[in-house]
Amino acid sequence: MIVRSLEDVKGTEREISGVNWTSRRLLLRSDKMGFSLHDTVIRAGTSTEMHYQNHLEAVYCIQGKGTVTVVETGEVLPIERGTMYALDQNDRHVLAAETTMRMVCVFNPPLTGPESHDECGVYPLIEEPVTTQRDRTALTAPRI
Ligand code: 9YT
Repeated sequence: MIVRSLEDVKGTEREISGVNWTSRRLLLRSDKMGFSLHDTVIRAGTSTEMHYQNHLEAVYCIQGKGTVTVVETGEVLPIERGTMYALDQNDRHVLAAETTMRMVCVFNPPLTGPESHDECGVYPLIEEPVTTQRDRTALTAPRI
């Protein structure tokens, strides 16, 4: 079982910030769960265009309020505490935070750790093999 708190993650390499957000990545691909799980804070008054072409993302708002706009249709959806949106069509979208928003985000495939948006709001798909602690131990442990 994996037990990890937000405090464990803050200030480590699992904490990644964009201009408008900070993402604390509680689970990553190396945890081998098949998804990554993030606690993300979006700064109040900001607007961020994103387009996860390589990942599906579900976002559950647990604090604050704002809107998400589907770029293709122009539809504007209110998001507040208790609302979830899932980008099941890899939808290009704009998240506007009226107040500070706190989101629980799940990515499939899982992020590996350092991903941040490129100029198009995309996260790259990183495909190096996962090395686990068990693998590292196997490589370094003396043979007996
Ligand atoms: C809500 C949102 O997508 N914010 C950008 C950060 C991303 N969710 C992440 O890496 O946690």
